[in-house]
Order: sequence, then structure tokens, then C-alpha cells
Amino acid sequence: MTITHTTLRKHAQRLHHAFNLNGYVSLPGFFSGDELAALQDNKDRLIREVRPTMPQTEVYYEDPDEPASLKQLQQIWKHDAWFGDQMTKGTFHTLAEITLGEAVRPINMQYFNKPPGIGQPTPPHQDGFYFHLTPSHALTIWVALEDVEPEQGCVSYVQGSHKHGMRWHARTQTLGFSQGIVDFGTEEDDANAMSFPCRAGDLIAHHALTIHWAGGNTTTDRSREALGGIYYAASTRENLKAKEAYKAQLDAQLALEGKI
Ligand SMILES: O=C(O)CCC(=O)C(=O)O
Repeated sequence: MTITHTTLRKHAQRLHHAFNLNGYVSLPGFFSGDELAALQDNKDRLIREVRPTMPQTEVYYEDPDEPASLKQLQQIWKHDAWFGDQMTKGTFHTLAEITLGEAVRPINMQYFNKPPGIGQPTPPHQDGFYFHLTPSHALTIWVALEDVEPEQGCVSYVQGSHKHGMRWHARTQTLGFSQGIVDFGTEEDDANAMSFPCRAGDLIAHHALTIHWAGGNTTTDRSREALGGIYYAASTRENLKAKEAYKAQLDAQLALEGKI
């Protein structure tokens, strides 16, 4: 059964505690039955009808000349009312308030895919590096839209890494995940790595400082579709100048490289 606002509130204390301890929560079967089917149908409609109307800078392909290589759609909650409701009124919002322990601001909802054979790995990173927040207190939600086995590129976390601050990041060649942790792979990273193969409808969610990554899609016939949601804790302050400067620089660089 799909998880409701009431169920989340009933278990709020336990969820908040697990999130603080581990830097993530894993909620298998968050969506099931009709609600999962609605999510998948609306994702198909989004790609078919809304994608062509979206700005180029919010639509990423593995290969810009190949429409079937779609890998990311940004800000879908602003481009589509159904996803807008999911973001602002759905259970994601309640989960964000519970885990972060305060009111939240919805920031982004994204569609993620790793097309078969060409879907690139997601480098190890901390989302807070992109957010420019003080303090770095935010939540990223990730929902599998189909079954995801390790060979399709499932997400992994370093358990407890949210307690150890921001690591040094540098530019990677991965479109949509342009920054990676430079010294990733320490003994502590390896000892605390947790991998999350998922069934369709499973949800995982992590703190802005939790180190995470995903493999590439090495299959020849399976996609790896997921939905992401980002919420900032209401008490945080955003350094908008730093964020805009970063985005303008990245967009210019990606355009020069012919990636967007
Ligand atoms: O879907 C993926 O490969 C990774 C997603 C991710 O890193 C994120 O949502 O922060």
C-alpha cells in the first residue's frame, strides 16, 4: 500500500531519528498500485508532451543528437501542474519536513534516466556542494520509477557521511553531475558504503551532506528511470550570487562543449 501522510506522521519520530543517525532513509514500497501507475503515466506524458516545451538548459541528453538518450529533465514541478502538486502537496513534502525537522522550501523536482548501454555513472558527490546553503541542511528524495538492479546503476550512500562536513569537489565530465569528490574511496568511505537496488515505487532520501553516487547502466535493454525531489530547510540561507555564478559558468561551458 502506498505510504500516506498519516503513516508518515505516525512514524515521524523514528524517521527523523534514522535520518539523523544515518544521513538517509530507505522506504521500500513508498508508491504502489494505482499511485505508482499514476506516477509512471504522468512521467510518460511529461516526456511526450512537456519536454518539447522546456528550455534547452533544463533538458539533458547523453547524446544531444539522439532524442532516445534523454537523461535528465530539470524543474519539472514548475513545468507541469501534476508534478507541481506532488512537490508541494504530496507525501514528499511531509517526508522532507519530518526528516529535516522543520518547515521546508520545495526547490527542484527532476526526472533522471540512464539509457541502456550509454547511461554514465553518477560521480560520488554531496548535493550541498551545488546548493550553496548555510547551514547545509536539505533533503534529496529519489524514487525508482522501475525496478533498478546494480547493473542499471543503482544509488549508493556512505552511511553517516553527513556528519563529517563537506569534502573537496572538482569538475567531472558527467552532464548533470558536474562535480565529484576528489579523494573519494577512503577506508571509511568503503567501510560504510550502502547500495540500494530498488523495486519500482521504492523511495530513498538523503541529507545534503551525505556522500552518494550511482553506477552506469551497463545493460543493453533496460533504462533506469527515477524521480528526484529537493527541499531546503526553511531556516537555511542561500548564497544566490555564488549559485548564479556557478550556473552561468557551467551553462556556458556545457554549451561550448556542445552538451546542451
Ligand atoms: O540518479 C542518480 O544517478 C543519482 C541521483 C543523485 O545523485 C541525486 O539526486 O542527488
